[in-house]
Parts: sequence; structure tokens; C-alpha cells
Amino acid sequence: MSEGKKKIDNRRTIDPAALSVIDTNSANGQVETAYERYVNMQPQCNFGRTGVCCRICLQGPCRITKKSSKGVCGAHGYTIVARNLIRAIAGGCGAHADHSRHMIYTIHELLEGKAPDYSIEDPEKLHRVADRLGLSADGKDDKELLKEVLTHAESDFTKINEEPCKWLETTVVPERMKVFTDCNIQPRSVHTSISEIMGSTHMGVDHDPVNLIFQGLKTSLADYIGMHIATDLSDILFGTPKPVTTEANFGVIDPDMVNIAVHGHNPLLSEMIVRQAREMKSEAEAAGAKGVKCMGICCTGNEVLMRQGVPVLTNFLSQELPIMTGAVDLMVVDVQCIMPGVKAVADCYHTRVVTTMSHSKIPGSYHVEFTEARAVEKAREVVTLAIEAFKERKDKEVDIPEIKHKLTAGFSMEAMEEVLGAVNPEEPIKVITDAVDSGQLRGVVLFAGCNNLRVPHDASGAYLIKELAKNNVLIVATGCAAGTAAKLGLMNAEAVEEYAGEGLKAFYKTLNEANKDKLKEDLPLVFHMGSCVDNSRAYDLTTALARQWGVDVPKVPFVASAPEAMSEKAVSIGSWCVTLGVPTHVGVVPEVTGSALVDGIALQIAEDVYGGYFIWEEDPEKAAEKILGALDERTWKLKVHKETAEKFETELSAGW
Ligand code: SF4
Ligand code: MSK
Repeated sequence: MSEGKKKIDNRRTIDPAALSVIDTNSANGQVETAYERYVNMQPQCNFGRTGVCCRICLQGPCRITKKSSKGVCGAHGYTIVARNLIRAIAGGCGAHADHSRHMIYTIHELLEGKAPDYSIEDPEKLHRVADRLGLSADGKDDKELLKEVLTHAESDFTKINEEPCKWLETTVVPERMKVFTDCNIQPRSVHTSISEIMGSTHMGVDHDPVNLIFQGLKTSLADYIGMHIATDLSDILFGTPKPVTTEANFGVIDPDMVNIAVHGHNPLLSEMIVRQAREMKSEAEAAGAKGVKCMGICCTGNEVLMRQGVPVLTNFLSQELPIMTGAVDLMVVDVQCIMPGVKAVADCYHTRVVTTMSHSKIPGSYHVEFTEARAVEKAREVVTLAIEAFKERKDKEVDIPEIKHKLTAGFSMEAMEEVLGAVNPEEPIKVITDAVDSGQLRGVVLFAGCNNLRVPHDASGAYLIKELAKNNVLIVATGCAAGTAAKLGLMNAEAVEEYAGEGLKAFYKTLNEANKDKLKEDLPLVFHMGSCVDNSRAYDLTTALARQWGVDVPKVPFVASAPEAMSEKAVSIGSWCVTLGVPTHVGVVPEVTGSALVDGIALQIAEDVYGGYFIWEEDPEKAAEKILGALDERTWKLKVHKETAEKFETELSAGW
């Protein structure tokens, strides 16, 4: 920072490790990161922020103001806001589809014998998925069965008929499918839905905001399908996660190791890099290091954490900062949530940034093109680059904040059922429903989503986790929200002692005692269910709860919260949560407030139609009250409906 330049408040995080790096950097005044760029960006455009700026045709940009209440073409504010919103859903769905399609393609190559480094690591998962899809395994070997699963996955991606998509039909309760049919929002396929949005939002097509929003919700369901396929296929290829204990935050960087940060989303390459990093210890030792250490950022980090126990380096917002310790030798990235800013920061150090996907490049970075046919070779190339970078820095000074926390992750749906099954082997999910029915638990909350500098980094998520735990809420988490818990010491058993209310503590005591011969560590305060695509796992839990209670999802005391939603993927996930019947808190008000109509659909009308609804609340204290209120409303209704059904010996009311 040059002399005399105005001092800016760049301390927009509560993560002590991130703050330490920010403060050291401010003192030296060398490197610009997102924390400074956000402040420099103020004030941001209010037309964009409220969603009333249209750039869909070349007559724009058109902004809705008091003077000009319609676009040049006559588009109302509500049309512009709705179009912008659902294009974001299409963007999110497209990103997840990109990830999922890559898994499909790799399995296709594996079955053709053209991806020799991949194999079916989890045949049991393959059989579970096949069984769910209604496929018989009789007389088929695993590859034949996988081929049939793949045919269904490809169909859900591309078909244009109105048959229900398999990954929707077989993973949600039948009452949800009826709602989707009644409202005509059953997606034909993932690709078709994205294409329909781009077509219907083209200049001069759909101007009806309600119709547009329904199209958006249809595409959000397509997103759910793509995500669920990604989770299932990843488990088949790399194994279904089981509980695993490791550490999180910058203190995991070991200056004596060759340090590799894996960043992005797709496990196809990061899994290979982690495996090769272990194999290439002797090469690292020859360079003067103790070995090669991989650490994760964002969701590729979550993928290798869940399956391989790879330590968590940090989450989305602080992705540039580990480089500034001077001890990260290489950052390898695949797709999504990679700030281009990492390259400029890396240029100030010895760190090499390596891109790996043909459609996700950063100018000036190394590029090691990933191919399914030569995955191990490509992974070794990346590790070799890291070892070379280590040689350049090994005698240089580094500055690593000594902050890290133990965490236990790896809670796939299967792992959750195993933990609960130690208490009730026949009906594992009943362990949760009984605890809610008895008042021991107030419900279940999923923390999901990103970080966003519009609110202080990690602050809202950490507050809500502590506050809800105190109020006996069972907490699961995914994505960068899970990263918040991991980095700040909220994803271990000690946090249960420190923050859980009496009911939650008693619930944990029962689980821990039943699992004492099975688990190495007591259970953590927050159950890490995986990456962003693994929100599918969290929704499987919701479905399981609904099935156990014998109700549709809008009766289930389950709330989703994205305290720092940022990406288009988060918009899409939030939308399918609502469509699938879940109240969804968003801690950063999205760009819809420019239309009272669209805002009203999100906040109120959605509940009448789908049972789920949005809660916009940036203040974490108020958000905690609203989330608890949403849980209590559902628990109370469920109780009243059950008592009434018992009294009059009738079916449980289907309404919500
Ligand atoms: Fe303006 Fe209409 Fe074109 Fe949008 S589509 S930029 S509102 S003229
Ligand atoms: S990485 S989409 S910032 S969760 Fe999945 Fe994190 Fe959000 Fe990216």
C-alpha cells in the first residue's frame, strides 16, 4: 500500500489464522486480497444488488428507476428480477452438471477400458444405487451393473420426454413427486432444464414472473438430480465416506513438507494427487523434505477430507491467504470457486498455481491438462512441480500461524445410519425422530453454502452453530459452511461439551456409548456430510426423517441455512431446498428485493405451494430465532396432527 493511501478495514473475518495473515500483510503492505478488494469495491451498484438491471439484449443495460419504470422493451421490474434470478439457478445447475457429467464420462471411459487408473472402489454402494433405481443385479458382474446405472444417469442428464427422472423419483417421498407433477415442474432432464431457462429468458419470450420462477424451480430440481448423481458416482468410484479424524486451519501447513493445496470441486484429479503424494515420499525426501502433504480448500478439499482424511486448509474466502505464509509450494485447482486472485498472490511468493481443466484456466499459471486416460501420470506431474517449488523455498523464512483444530468428518448418509444403528439397528433414523418427539432435540439444521464478504467471514455460521447447539438442535454441514466449523474447532467432541444444550448432550451420550467399540473418537458437534454436491446426502437425511415419521417433508423439523451464500450454485441449492419442502435461511439477501412480487414468492407463496420457503436474515441473532421458530412450528404441528390422528383413528393429515 503506498504512503498516504486511505487505511481500509480489511479485517472482515473472525478466523484467527486468517486475521493473523491479514494483519501481517497490512503491516508490510504488499499483497492485495479479496478482503481489500471488497472494501475498495464499495459502494456497489444498488440496481444490481436488488436485481433490477437487465443486460439480456443489446438495447440495455436497462435499470428500473422512478423515472423509467420499465425496460426499453417494456419489461417490468418483476420480469427483470425473475429472469436474473432463474439465470443464476441455471448457472448453478450448469456448474454442478459440469461436475456430474465429468463423473459420468469418466465411468464411461472406465467401462470402455480407457481410464485404467480408476476402478469400482465401492461395489456395495453400486449395488445400493442400482437397487434404488430398481435394477436387478442377478447374473450381472459389477461392470455390467455399473453400465446400467450409467445409462440411467445419462438419461437423467439428456432425455427430452416427460418420464420422471430416476434420481428424483427414487430419492424423494412420493408426496413430493405429486406436488411436482401438479405444479408442472418435473424436469425432463438436467440439460433440457438449463436450456429451457436460457430459452425462456431470452429477450422477448417469457414475461410472466410466476411462470419464470416455476421454470427456475424446475431447473433447481434438475440441479438436485445432477448433484445426487455426482455424489453416488463419486462414492462408487472412490468409496463412501466413513468417520475420519484430522485437523483444520493454517497450522496444518508443515514447513518441512512439500505442501500442496488442492482446491476446487472435482475429486477425479484431487483423489489421484493425494494418492500420488503418498507414493512420492522418496522423491520429496531426495529434495530435502520430509514428504508431501496435501491440504484442502473448498469442496475438492471436502471430497478428499471425507474419504482420505486430508486436512482442511481453509474455506472459500481465505483461499489466497495460505499462500502468504510462504510455505504453500503449489496450489492445484480444478473447477469452481477458484478466485483468479490466487495467481497474483502466488506471483509474490514461490508458489506455483496449476490449472488442470481445459475450461478452467488462469492466465500465466501452469497448466497440466487432466485426462481420464492418464490420471496417475498427470497427478505425478503436479506433485513433481510441487517438489521443484519446494526446492526453491526450502531455506527461505515462512510465517505460519500456529492455529489448528481437531475435527472428525466423513458422515455420509450410510455412516450416519451406522452410528444411529448402533442404538437402533432396525430403525436407525428413529433414534432422531424419537429424540425430537420426546423434546430432547428441537430438530435438525443443515449448514451449507459459501463465504461472502458482504458479511464478516465465518462470523454468522459460527454464531448460529453455537446458538443452535445450545438450543438442542442436531447440526449437519457441507461445503464451506462445514469449513467454518472445522477451522474454528466446532467439529469435534470437545465442542459438544462446550456448546451443546442438555438435550443434545444426552443424545450424544447415548450415541457415543453405543458406538464406543466402533469409533475411535467421540462424535463431533457438527456432522460433516461433504462437499456442495453432497447436499444431496443432507437431503437424503430429510427424506429418511419424512419416511420415518410417515409424512411429507414440509412437516419435518429440518431447516437449511446458508449464512454466507455466495455462488450461483448456492442460489440453485437454496431453491431446490425450498421446492423440496425445507425452510431455508440465507444470511445474505439475494438480488430479488427489487420486485416485491418475486420477493413475496420466495418468502411466502413458496410455502403455500411447496411447503418450503426462504428466510432472508443477515443478523445472526435474529436468524437463530427465526430458524428455531421454523423448527418449533413444524415440531408443534407434527405433534398436534399425530395426536389428532390417534384420537380419531384417522390417517395423519397430509397438509402442512
Ligand atoms: Fe432492456 Fe428489455 Fe433488452 Fe432487458 S430485454 S436489456 S429490459 S430492452
Ligand atoms: S466451494 S459453492 S464457496 S460452498 Fe463448494 Fe464453498 Fe460455496 Fe464454492
